[in-house]
Amino acid sequence: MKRILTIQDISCLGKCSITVALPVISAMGVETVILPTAVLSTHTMFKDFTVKDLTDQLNPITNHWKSQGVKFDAIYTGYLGSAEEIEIAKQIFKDFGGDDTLIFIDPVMADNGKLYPAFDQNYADLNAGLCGYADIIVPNITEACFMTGAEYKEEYDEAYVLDLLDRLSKLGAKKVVLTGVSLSAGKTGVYGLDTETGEKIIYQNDRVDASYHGTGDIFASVSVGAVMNGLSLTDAFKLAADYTANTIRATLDNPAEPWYGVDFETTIPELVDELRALKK
Ligand code: PXL
Repeated sequence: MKRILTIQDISCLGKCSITVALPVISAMGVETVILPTAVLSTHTMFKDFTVKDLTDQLNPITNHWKSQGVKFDAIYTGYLGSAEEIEIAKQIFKDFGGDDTLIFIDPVMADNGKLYPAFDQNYADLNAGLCGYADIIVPNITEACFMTGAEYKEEYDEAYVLDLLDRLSKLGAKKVVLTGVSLSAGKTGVYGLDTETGEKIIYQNDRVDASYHGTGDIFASVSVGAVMNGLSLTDAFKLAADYTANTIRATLDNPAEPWYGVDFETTIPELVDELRALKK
């Protein structure tokens, strides 16, 4: 069985970061080891959330793993809390990385043109440095702009996307994949570039007109889980994009109108079926 290490926060309530990565990647048949960067009462879109930073726990935990000879097939980072944690993540890549370990970075810090409450431009610059270690990065357009100094645009054309990919390539990641890219009305998806071969990875599906928290974490978790299952990047991102969109649709159908996260629990069986079909 493949084994992923995911480094991100635990938002106890909120359906994001580790509470998404653990069930989703596990359901895909991949062992999911967690390194929690912080424990929050909820994600940061709630008012008055509490935070317990766990930076001082990261080295003791990983030192123990080192002493046990633990190895990972992939390391997937999401929401990291601080500049210091970004530095520790780099060290973890060096200690546990190597040719057989995929480094997958979702530089979670911003959306819709704005940084999340806890972050500033310095944090974005440090994330840009972190991305240099990656095999695959999956920023949204806002994150790409904050990391590369590009202007954020709500309306754009393919030339704008290609310029962003070019700027992201200069950060040093091998495959740069923009998420939430809309190339025509009513569509959204991914637009990526393999910087080594020049090959493009493009997938568009129907846009669901709703925005929910944690959907980026679902997308990233499915993508890395799919790659660990041996899927091509094109199939992995298609599976992730379709699953995310279907899950948002399922959430909109819920009469209880959940607002803080999507009902991924109801769609996991479809994800597993779809993964099985793609593996054949
Ligand atoms: O879904 C990304 C995310 C993860 N973790 C925390 C967050 C957010 C987005 O706001 O607040 C704590």
